[in-house]
Amino acid sequence: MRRRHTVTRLLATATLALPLTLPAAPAAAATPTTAPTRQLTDVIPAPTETHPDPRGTFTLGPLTVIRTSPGSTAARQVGRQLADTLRPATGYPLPVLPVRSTPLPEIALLLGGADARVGQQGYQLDVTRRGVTIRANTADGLFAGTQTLRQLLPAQIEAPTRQRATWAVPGGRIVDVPRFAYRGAMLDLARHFHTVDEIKAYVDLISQYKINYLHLHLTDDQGWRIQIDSWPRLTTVGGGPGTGVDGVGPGYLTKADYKAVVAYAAARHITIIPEIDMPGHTNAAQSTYAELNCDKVAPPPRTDTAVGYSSLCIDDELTYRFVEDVIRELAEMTPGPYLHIGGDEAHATTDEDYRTFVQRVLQLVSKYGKRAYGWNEIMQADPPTDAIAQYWGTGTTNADLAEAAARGNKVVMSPANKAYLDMKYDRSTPLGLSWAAYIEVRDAYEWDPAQRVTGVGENAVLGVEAPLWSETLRTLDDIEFMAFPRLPAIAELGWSTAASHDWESFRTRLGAQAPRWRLQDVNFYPSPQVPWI
Ligand code: TNX
Repeated sequence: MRRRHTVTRLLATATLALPLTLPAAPAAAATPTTAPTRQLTDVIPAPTETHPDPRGTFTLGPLTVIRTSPGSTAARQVGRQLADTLRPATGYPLPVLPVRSTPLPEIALLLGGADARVGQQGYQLDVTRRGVTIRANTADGLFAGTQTLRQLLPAQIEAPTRQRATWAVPGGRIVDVPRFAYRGAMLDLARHFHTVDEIKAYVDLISQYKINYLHLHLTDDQGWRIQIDSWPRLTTVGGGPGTGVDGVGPGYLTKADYKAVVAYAAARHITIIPEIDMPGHTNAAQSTYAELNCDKVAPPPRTDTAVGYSSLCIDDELTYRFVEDVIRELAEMTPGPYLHIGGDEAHATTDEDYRTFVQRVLQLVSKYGKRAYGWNEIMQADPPTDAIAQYWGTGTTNADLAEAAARGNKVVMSPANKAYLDMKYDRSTPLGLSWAAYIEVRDAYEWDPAQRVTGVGENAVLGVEAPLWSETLRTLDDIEFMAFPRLPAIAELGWSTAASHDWESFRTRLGAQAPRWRLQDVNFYPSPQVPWI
């Protein structure tokens, strides 16, 4: 990870070692009436309901404790993470206490007792002079509430230096519940590998905006990036030296790396979805193992960005042994419910072969206890209704998708001309592609996931996802430049009500995120459409 994370860690640890020597309270912290610099509505994604109470300002001080539901390790874990976030900037000890009550000013994280509407992912946040109370039915909901609280505090909370600030939180109540259960981001590790530390840094950034799924595109024509013990050369050769666009490999996740990413994401309430792209986008595997080709001749490795030329051998039983081995090993190391089987741009596979192949692979996914997920093309194979389609098209009609939605399949919306973070902002953007569109911030924000494709309405939409393909992206700085500020736009489409959708409000709230990103060292694109602070 980059320097900023190490520094944050060190400071958090150093602060932890000091619980007995309370730092002197900044003068302002003793004055709870100080007006907060922020309002309850200054949050991305926009909360469902806010009820400000100007008399209720709470000011975080040296005596504040974080109190969590007694007996809940999950709530305590969220409390510890909140403490880790708040200690470096404030210098306050913020002990985490699983007790019923305390006489001290508190941030309470409580399971149960929330507004009936909060469901499995939402929360209720109350701010009074005495403290902050976040109530939810799940630890996911509590975590979401703490991300809101973080944005309600001054931006200096993001800096590991102890800048003087009045840590005031605006008074009142928020009741917040997501419009869609699925809010995703995707990283492409195949075209350019991204390291464990880079993935973790991205997890940190996206979890602030209540993204709850991270899809990892692990294999493609240019590289294979996940260890599979029964086919060991996939990584040593397929992910080895010279792999990736322009041959900048090597790189792959060992099983231990993958599990570390899964655990790190889970601690930030993000579920990892692994993707093995097939029957096309398979040249890395087929150039490594000659037997995966119909003619048993291995094609050369590819480091260019062409698509649609590779296909597994559909009539060969060995293909299904390979696929089953991969799915079995992947299912074993993946606690989340979904396995993504790709299925896009299989131009080198006939339509009939494609259906045959996808139907067999779908059965393998359920054999190993997982739910299948694929690019929208898999709907051509009339999968069972528990399979999920990820729509990446640029148009507003798709007959296969509408039919699948009518049968009951759920759809994740990732229209390439709106949600693809690898598209350039405009002609002058130095990174990215432009085949689907130029996507400025307003374009990324101004669409409705439930009105995008005819016949795929609110009930058929599971959520949204912002994919980031990495043909042109190598470093974490590159990733950040394309994801910020568009990722928060997609996050808001996934979380906030359709009625709250408002570009003027969004651009103002987005502009106010800039001080946080500067302190977090995020390399964001300073779009001229946004009034940056
Ligand atoms: C299309 S969208 C692809 C990817 C490319 C991407 C670049 C989709 C499912 N396939 O193979 O990386 O465009 O924008």
